[in-house]
Amino acid sequence: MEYLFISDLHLSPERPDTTRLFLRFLRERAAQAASLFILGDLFDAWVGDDDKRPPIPEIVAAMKHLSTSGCQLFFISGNRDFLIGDAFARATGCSLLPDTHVLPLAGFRALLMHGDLLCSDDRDYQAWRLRLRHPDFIGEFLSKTIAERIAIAADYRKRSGEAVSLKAADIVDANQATVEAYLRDAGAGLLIHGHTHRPANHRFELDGAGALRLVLPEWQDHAGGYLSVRGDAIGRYVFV
Ligand SMILES: [Mn+2]
Repeated sequence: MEYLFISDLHLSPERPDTTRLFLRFLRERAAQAASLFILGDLFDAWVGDDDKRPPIPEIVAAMKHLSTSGCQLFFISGNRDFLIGDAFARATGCSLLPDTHVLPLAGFRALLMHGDLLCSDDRDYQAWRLRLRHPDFIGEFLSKTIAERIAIAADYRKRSGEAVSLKAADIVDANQATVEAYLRDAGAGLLIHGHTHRPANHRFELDGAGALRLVLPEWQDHAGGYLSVRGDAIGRYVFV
C-alpha cells in the first residue's frame, strides 16, 4: 500500500507546463499508488465548482479517471482553493477532508493539514482567513456570476496579501508552538503539510517522544515534488 502526498501545485491557465506535469503524474505515478492525498492549493484560484474554464475540465476528468481506476483521492483545501465543494468532489471522485485529518501512517498517528493554520504569527492573514471563510461571505460570493467572482477575487488578492498571494517570501513560516499544539490535540507524532513553500524534514521532541514535521514543496513547471509512504518507509521524490 503506497500513499502519495502533494500540495501547492497552483494550477492555472498561466502555468500550462505544471498542468501537463500534473496530468502525467496522475497517469504515470499516482495510478500505481493506493491513495493520493492533495493537501491544498491544487489550484491557484477557485471561484466555485461551476467554473468550467480551461484547464479545469481536463484536470477534473483526469482525477475522475484516476479515482475510478483504483487510486483513492483525498483533498484538503488550501487558502487559494478553499471554495472547492461537493460538486467538485463528485466530479473527480475525491473525498473532501476537513482542515485537519488524522490517519495511521508509517507507524505514527499522522496529522495532515494544508499548513496555513500553522502560520499563526501572521495575524493579518488569520483575520482574512476567518472573514473569507464565513458562511455568509461564501454564500453571497457564490451567488454572483463567475465573471463577478473573478473580479472580486482579483481585488481581494490585491488587498489581502497572502490571504490569496503566491509569493513565497510573503508567506510567514509555521509557528513551532502552534505545530506542537495541533499535534497534541490530534495525539499525533507526524505532521505533513504544505503551504509555506519551505520543504524540509523537521525532527523535534514533543512531550518526551520523537516527532516529525514533513513540509511539502511547491510544484515547479518541470518538477513535481511529492512524498511517498509505503509501510514504515517515507521518501521524498520529484516527478519530472
Ligand atoms: Mn497555501
